Amino acid sequence: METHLDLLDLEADWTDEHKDIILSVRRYVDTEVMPLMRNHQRAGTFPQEILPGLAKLGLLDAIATSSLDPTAYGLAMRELERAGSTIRSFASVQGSLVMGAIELLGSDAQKEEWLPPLGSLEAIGCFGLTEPDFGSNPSGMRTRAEKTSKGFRINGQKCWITNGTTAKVAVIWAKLEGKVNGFLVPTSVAGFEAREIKDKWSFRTSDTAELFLQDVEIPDSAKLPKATSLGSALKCLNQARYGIAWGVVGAAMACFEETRRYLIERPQFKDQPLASHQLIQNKLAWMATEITGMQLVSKRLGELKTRGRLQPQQVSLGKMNNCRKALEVARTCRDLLGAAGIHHEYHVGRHLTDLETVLTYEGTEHIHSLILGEHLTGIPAYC
Ligand code: TGC
Ligand code: FAD
Repeated sequence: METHLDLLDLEADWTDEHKDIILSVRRYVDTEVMPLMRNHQRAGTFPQEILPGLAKLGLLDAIATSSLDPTAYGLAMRELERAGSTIRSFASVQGSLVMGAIELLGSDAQKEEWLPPLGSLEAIGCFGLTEPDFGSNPSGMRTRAEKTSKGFRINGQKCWITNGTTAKVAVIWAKLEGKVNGFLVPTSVAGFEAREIKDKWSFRTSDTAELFLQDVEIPDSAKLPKATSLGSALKCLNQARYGIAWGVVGAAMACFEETRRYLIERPQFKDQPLASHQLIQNKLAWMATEITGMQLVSKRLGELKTRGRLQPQQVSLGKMNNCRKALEVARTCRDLLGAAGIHHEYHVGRHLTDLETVLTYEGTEHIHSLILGEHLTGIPAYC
């Protein structure tokens, strides 16, 4: 399938399940998502029209319940992110962070109430961990839950929350008696407000919001029973970060393929295609090599996850390395497209600006290098 980018014949290792998922997600992306992206990028809106098709793929239930083989899940993320990081992000938040949190940390009643509408996309969810003053260090969060006679009262603020204005349910992380706990907050409840963050030059096709919770009252049954520390939130992030390591391979591939086509078609100097110049071929070779390296890292993470051996620092390596490399590939492609590279006609510029967000969220490059640093030295160096 990846005729130009499968330099190490990885495709030969994919099972029939993997091939089927690549084909079905790619078909969906090509026919239902890509035709909409330019206009939504200009308008700064999330393409709601793509949701029925995404629901039909049946991916979200499979992601949340881990019934999908980890490599198949990764390949699905890769194919979704060919369309854009915002599309993969929507699926990551809904499947891994919201449904995943309910599946991993929720009660049977919470699973019954929320998983079916979230899986079919009748309900959208969001995951509220970050606060204005606590991004990389969520353990300092100020959002508080206090016990009441009927349940809990929550006060606080969250920011940069994906799917925030469209969500019907928010997974809210708040301190209860000094410890981080998780709560399922229906967004229609009194005292809850979501405000769209406008004027973004990255993630324009994503719904990003600030959440305000003022004396929000929820019943006892809304507390996630198994979410009793920051570690619970980080467990959900492991799954989403794994998906990002795979997803950004798709963004890099999309940039490479669009640029390669352009370079072969565009004549310059004595009517020769740009692709005939040595400097250009050097950059194509460098990018194909980096993308191959990213694929190998993701594939190995998938193998470890399948065997139940995947460790958080290995996920950090994949998230950090692949985001950095994808961004470098996108930047190189932008350069090789010349002036055309800054125009909406090409998708490279959108991938480039969106990858800046992906480098930052779910743990910045520094944070993942610090996680690896702690693993390598035994010395935590966050402070
Ligand atoms: P620390 O003391 O190291 O850990 C607290 C507890 O958590 C455990 N733990 C983990 N458990 C599972 N998986 C992991 N990856 C874990 N990392 C740590 C740890 O063992 C400990 O357990 P226990 O039993 O001792 O309590 O915590 P710390 O406060 O020192 O923080 C460590 C640090 C900096 C690595 C962590 O805070 C971190 O990862 N910060 C980055 C914040 C972040 O990633 N935020 C993401 C917000 S969500 C988002 O961005 C969604 S984007 C939308 C989209 O994906 O599209
Ligand atoms: P800061 O933590 O202030 O970091 C700023 C800079 O300082 C970075 O370069 C960082 O690496 C560096 N830095 C921080 N600490 C250290 C240190 N100890 N040593 C060295 N360098 C350090 N969050 C959610 O909870 N849910 C979501 O759905 C969500 N979606 C998002 C969508 C978008 C579009 C964006 C941009 C963000 C989203 N986030 C979400 C928030 C995201 O997780 C945070 O932005 C991220 O964790 C970084 O936090 P911060 O922005 O506060 O940066």
